[in-house]
Amino acid sequence: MLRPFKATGTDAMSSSDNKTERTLADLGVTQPDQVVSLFAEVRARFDSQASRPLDHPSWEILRQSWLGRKSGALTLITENWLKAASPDLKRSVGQELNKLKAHLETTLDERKLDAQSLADHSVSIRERVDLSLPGVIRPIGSHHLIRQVFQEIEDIFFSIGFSVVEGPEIETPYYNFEALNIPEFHPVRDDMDTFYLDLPKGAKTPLLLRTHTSPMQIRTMEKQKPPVRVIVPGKVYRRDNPDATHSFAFHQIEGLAVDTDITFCDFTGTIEYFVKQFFGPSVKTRFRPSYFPFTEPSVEFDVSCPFCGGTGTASGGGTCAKCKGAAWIELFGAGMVDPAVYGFVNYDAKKASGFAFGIGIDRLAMLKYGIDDIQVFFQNDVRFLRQFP
Ligand code: FA5
Repeated sequence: MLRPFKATGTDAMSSSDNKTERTLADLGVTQPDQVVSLFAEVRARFDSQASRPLDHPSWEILRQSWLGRKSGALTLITENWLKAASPDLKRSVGQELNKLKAHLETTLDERKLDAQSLADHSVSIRERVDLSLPGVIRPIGSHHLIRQVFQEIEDIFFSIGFSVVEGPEIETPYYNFEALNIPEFHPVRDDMDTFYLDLPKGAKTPLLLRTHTSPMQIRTMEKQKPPVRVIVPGKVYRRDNPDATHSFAFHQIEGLAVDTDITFCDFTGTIEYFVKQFFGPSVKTRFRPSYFPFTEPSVEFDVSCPFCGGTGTASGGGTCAKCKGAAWIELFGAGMVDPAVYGFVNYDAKKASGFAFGIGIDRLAMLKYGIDDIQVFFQNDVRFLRQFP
């Protein structure tokens, strides 16, 4: 590799051997041919210095030592040789000086370009990409467990002809309550207290964060005539105090199937299919009567405890901690769509029939994966998240 010339002292780049500091008379030059050979000597010395590899700083030193205004060789020659020359020599000194000047300038310009390409070359070596080096491995995350459970449930319902729709998290009281047959002073509203948005004075309708995914029952039926078969995954909000099983923001999947001839048997068959797909074929299911203003009849759906095999006794003896000895675990609320709801969406209540369900995803995930505190879903502790790659 070329090693750029570095000046190590004044003499390294010196343009003179002191002759330029003396007059021609001092040097004993009296004839024009002596002038020519003296300039040839100077030019040879310059050529030898300029032929070395130069980087930009050493090129600048070389330029200064030859063309520098105060003490460059050309200035000294002008002062000491030309100005002090006898009239006989003045002409030839002037001619030789002009030739030397032209030569210095041309050569220095050329060498400047060389110095630049030397610099470019070393930059390109420094910055060259070594393709054989191992790349930077960026850690790739994975889906949150809640998203994974959503996906699992969606796949099960896809397989039996349901499709997914999504809806707004900011709702009007009409969709969240009234159209679901929950009028303003209905006691059910106490269980679903929520967050209301601050709106500018005079706003027509209050807005709230939806307390369940059920408003999408209404929005879907408004848009679509039967047959309807949808599930609605999403986030919901309630003014519940946080504890091991409650969060102020959590997740639900709504299900809605409406047609002209859907029976309670279709309903139970669908739910049982889902539960067995999700927890495994050995779990048993049961209904208990319940109440929701928008379903009639309404049920709570229970599953035999998958941890103790529905015995209520832990494998090592003693009471099963998950079902607390009950052998059953409550899963979610559901029911046949209340005919009153059809009135809000212009369906013919005499012809339409269907069922709906609302599954709390966080609690379902806790049940399936043995998680005992709902808060871990929202804390984003990677030690927890990495357990569900
Ligand atoms: C409802 O929200 C009804 N919309 C469900 C429904 C849909 C019934 C369609 C009939 C037809 P509920 O208030 O019970 O129902 O809530 C449903 C599920 O959400 C509960 O079973 C529970 O798993 C979950 N859940 C309720 N509150 C919380 C909370 N604060 N934190 C976490 N999960 C909750």
